[in-house]
Amino acid sequence: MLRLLHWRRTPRWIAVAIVFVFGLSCIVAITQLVNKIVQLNGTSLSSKLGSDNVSPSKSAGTRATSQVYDTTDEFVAMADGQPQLEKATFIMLVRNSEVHDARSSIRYVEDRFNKNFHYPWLFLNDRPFSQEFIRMTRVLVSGNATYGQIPKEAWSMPDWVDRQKARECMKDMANRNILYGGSESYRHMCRFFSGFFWRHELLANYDYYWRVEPNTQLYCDLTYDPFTFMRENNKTYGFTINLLEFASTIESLWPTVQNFSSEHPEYIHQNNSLDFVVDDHKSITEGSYNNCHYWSNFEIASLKFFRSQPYRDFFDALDQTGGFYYERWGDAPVHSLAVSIMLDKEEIHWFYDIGYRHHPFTHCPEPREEFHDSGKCYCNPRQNFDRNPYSCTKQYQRMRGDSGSPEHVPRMSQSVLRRIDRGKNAAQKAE
Ligand SMILES: Nc1nc2c(ncn2[C@@H]2O[C@H](COP(=O)(O)OP(=O)(O)O)[C@@H](O)[C@H]2O)c(=O)[nH]1
Ligand SMILES: *[C@@H]1O[C@H](CO)[C@@H](O)[C@H](O)[C@H]1NC(C)=O
Ligand SMILES: *[C@@H]1O[C@H](CO)[C@@H](O)[C@H](O)[C@H]1NC(C)=O
Ligand SMILES: *[C@@H]1O[C@H](CO)[C@@H](O)[C@H](O)[C@H]1NC(C)=O
Ligand SMILES: *[C@@H]1O[C@H](CO)[C@@H](O)[C@H](O)[C@H]1NC(C)=O
Ligand SMILES: [Mg+2]
Repeated sequence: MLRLLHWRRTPRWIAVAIVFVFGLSCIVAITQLVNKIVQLNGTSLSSKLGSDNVSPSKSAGTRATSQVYDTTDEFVAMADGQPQLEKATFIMLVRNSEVHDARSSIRYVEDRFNKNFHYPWLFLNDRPFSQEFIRMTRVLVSGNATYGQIPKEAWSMPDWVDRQKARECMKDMANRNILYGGSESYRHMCRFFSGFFWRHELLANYDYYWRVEPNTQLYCDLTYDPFTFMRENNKTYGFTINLLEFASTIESLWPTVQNFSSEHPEYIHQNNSLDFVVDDHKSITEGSYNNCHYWSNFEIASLKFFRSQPYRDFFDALDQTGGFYYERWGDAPVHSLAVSIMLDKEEIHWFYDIGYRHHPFTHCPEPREEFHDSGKCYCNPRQNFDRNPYSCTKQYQRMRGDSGSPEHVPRMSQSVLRRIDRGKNAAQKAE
């Protein structure tokens, strides 16, 4: 540096620099020319030289700092560059007042996934959406946006619930500082997600949904279609985070499920995942609930399952007891118990590769090479909730029979992989 600062005193430097710069420019120009010729023959010289990510920049002759990296690798176009959409939609239950949190979640989902696919969004609300909410959300979505209102019967206490008793229970749970213990609307919300969203007329034409909540984050590029993945692999229920429920909100939920199971033994799947929700390999009648559940603020799942007779009967049995109001049963343990006893364990899928945050927990995929060195994710693996004592990853792995680390990365089906390859080839051809 010092010598360069004094270059005026040493004119020889100028000559050296000019020769150097001129020489370098010539080399770059010749390389580019050769490259063009070779590309016409179908291969690239720079890739043969092992530097295919670096294009020589315009100023390469004078400064070697501005390298251009090709980041198109990750883009996945489906056949003919047009994604073949599944019968699937995003759904977001949201209040008008949460418009900014909704916009944030939409932005994440669009940027990480949907800008390449354009799946539709369905917004649901117990009240009419405001014009402002509609205006401010529809501009962010790359698919169609639909705004629906929830019918009254799907958002209120059923007749058979004793109003007086429910009010007393809420007061008691509020006094015990149970989260949302005193909230009636929260209970409507949990009952809605347990028994009603899948009946909404605006979902009638869909087979799969992806539930998105306001103020959630996605941290990894999703370069394949998770709905296609679900369909091709016969998956019914997908999650990213699992954890323990507050026992005080579901005191009689398990006994109710036990009763349902003995009344409907035909609904209990031979190859179920009971080991996720019951410890020590005990049966439904012998065991007790360990409070493990899939965190339902993120779900990619089949609507057909929820619409099926077994699930309808399951929900009705629960709803008859009034437990959604006398206690504060969450839709997460309700969904989790249903899928754990009524589905083949193979139908449940951990979207390990989807980095996700809903306050206060983050799932961040850990393998460095695949998720971080590749540039796919930007979350901090140290904040991964899977290793937290409140996570149920241990129970999940026990159920799966996987030994070792939680690096159980989903395997893509061959046909999904083929599609990704096709997309790559198409993108290369288009260049
Ligand atoms: N429209 C509407 N949405 C609600 C209401 N209560 C909760 N939600 C939605 O239901 C979801 C869960 O509620 P949230 O407050 O996030 O609960 P938490 O995630 O369990 O803390 C979110 O998508 C909320 O926007 C309500 O009274 N009206
Ligand atoms: C969006 O809505 C229009 C009009 O209903 C429909 O023709 C189109 O197929 C929809 N697009 C998607 C991606 O759902
Ligand atoms: C999915 O289920 C269908 C019908 O039962 C079966 O033919 C197919 O092989 C299954 N696919 C996978 C990947 O398990
Ligand atoms: C389970 O069934 C038994 C017998 O019908 C009944 O006495 C009990 O109250 C039921 N428990 C729950 C939690 O529904
Ligand atoms: C039960 O699930 C396991 C995987 O967890 C699978 O290997 C096996 O084929 C399934 N058995 C039946 C009978 O479906
Ligand atoms: Mg939430």
